[in-house]
Amino acid sequence: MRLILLVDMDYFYAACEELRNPSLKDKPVVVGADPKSGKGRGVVSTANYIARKYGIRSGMPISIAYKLKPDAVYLPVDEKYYEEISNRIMAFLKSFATKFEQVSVDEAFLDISGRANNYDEAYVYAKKIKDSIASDFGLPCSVGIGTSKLIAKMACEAAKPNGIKLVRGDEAKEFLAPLPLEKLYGVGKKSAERLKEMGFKTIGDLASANKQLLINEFGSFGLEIYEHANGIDNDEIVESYEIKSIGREHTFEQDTESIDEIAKAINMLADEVIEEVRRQGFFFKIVTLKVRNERFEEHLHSKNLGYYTQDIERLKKAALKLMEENMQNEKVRKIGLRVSGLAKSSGQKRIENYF
Ligand code: DCP
Ligand code: MG
Ligand code: MG
Repeated sequence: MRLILLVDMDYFYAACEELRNPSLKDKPVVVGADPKSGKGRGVVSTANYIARKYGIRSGMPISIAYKLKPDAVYLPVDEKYYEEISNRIMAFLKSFATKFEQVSVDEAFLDISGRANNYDEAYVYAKKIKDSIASDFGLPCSVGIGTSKLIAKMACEAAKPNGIKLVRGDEAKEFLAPLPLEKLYGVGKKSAERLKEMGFKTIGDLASANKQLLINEFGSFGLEIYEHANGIDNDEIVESYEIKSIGREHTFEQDTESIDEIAKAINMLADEVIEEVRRQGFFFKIVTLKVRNERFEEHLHSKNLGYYTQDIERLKKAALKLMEENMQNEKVRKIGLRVSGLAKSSGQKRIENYF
């Protein structure tokens, strides 16, 4: 049996702001674009739970947040500061896991099989992690525990804020059934809309759907939805890539689902990556595409070419193929391209010790 945790920080950006200014703790705090007395453009990045009581949410236009609570504390986004804290938390979390996958700036999957041998031990272990984050970093988080990434992620949602939720393997289906469609991990706004048009309301409806119907409508994604709704998820934890790699990232000015625009960005990143690869005199074998969607979730897609190269066309082809194979019906916020499995000559064995 696998035991997987999903640790997600509570109201992360706003919690980081409270950390450096504790007087904010009892006030509604909104981090995001400048509200400019209600005329501001741009959106809310996040809000603390006091501000959420007034209906303020991530992704909401800042002008609407201002209408809901004009006297909240509005702060600009200081990504560099949050990333610094995030890096330290991630390194800390990693030490608790046999396998570790960072999913976004404030959340990660930990495979703790071997560190905990049953549900009770897993709960105690999760509590230890949660308490350590609170005492070492002064920040609240929530933890979901399950036998798959899917269940861990959805249990964490249910645990929020500041909680731990364990869902046993045989409780998974029952746990999912009453939840609304759009809560199902991997289902974006667009797919949720289509599923509603098809007459589905809850995850339980999907679980008892005709599998073939979903496959006809959505292809392999349809099968995934069906399995997820039934609590089936064999997805492995993908270890985050390490520094032994060369990569570049691009954030779109506006979230986009235009394949042309994304392909253009990938081509541009490939040029930059190859320039650096050549400058450092490397050949690479593994190509990884990182996609951050509009909900700030990050997914890594890798391809092992099977040979060492520093050829620009091969990199572009591999990266574009990864894009085609993995694009969901979702807007993309940021894209990253990275090469690893580096060697100093194309005939050489992989050399890990260059960094
Ligand atoms: N974020 C953002 N815009 C969004 C969603 C998220 O800028 N539309 C940023 C700010 C969040 C951080 O990413 O603090 C983490 O996102 P989460 O979805 O985990 O949300 P929070 O941590 O803010 O709140 P929660 O307690 O619900 O996890
Ligand atoms: Mg969070
Ligand atoms: Mg998160």
